Amino acid sequence: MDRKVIETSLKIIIIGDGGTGKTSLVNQFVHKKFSSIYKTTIGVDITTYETSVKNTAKTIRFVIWDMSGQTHFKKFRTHFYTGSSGAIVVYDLTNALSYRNISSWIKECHNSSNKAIPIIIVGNKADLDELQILHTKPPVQEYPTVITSAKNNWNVEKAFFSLFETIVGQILVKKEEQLAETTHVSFE
Ligand SMILES: Nc1nc2c(ncn2[C@@H]2O[C@H](COP(=O)(O)OP(=O)(O)OP(=O)(O)O)[C@@H](O)[C@H]2O)c(=O)[nH]1
Ligand SMILES: [Mg+2]
Repeated sequence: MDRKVIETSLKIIIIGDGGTGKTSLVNQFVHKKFSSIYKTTIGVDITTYETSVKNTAKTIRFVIWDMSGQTHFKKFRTHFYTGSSGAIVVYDLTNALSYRNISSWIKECHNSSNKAIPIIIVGNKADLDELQILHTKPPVQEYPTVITSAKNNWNVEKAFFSLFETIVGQILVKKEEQLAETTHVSFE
């Protein structure tokens, strides 16, 4: 008998310039796969990921909205933010423009979401040697930054789980559940 109970479904959005590795990060995280062929996302790709909260019977379904970073999708994209619980903003460690554009992605996220949501910044492609100077300084100081390689599966889980933990931690505190006494929530 399947005793898994989906406690809640939470929407996560992944944004950032085209080609920074948003789709690759999701594919590595969910399917443990990487492809070096670049196939740009048309509109949005939606993937689900279920995980259980440690020491509880609760399973949470994260619905990951992997948005296209291409500028011509901007008009459609603003509608996709509705109802999201958290965002990952991705830049490419070898692409200075994608790093500078982080603040406009954060602005778009704030303007298009119906509430303030936790954000983490991901600097991806750490396996490449070109221009790695970029990862010495986080682009926006207020948000946690994780350096990843979707190719080598380096820190990919850390990036997703740090966002998941922040979101679920906030929800538990809000609900004033028993678990709210735990300052740190983690997943199995
Ligand atoms: N070396 C290296 N290449 C990567 C990494 N992540 C992604 N790539 C490559 O970068 C290219 C773009 O990756 P995508 O994941 O499609 O980028 P995206 O951000 O989803 O792009 P859009 O859908 O156009 O917004 C592909 O050729 C990937 O193989 C990485 O960590 N290291
Ligand atoms: Mg994509």
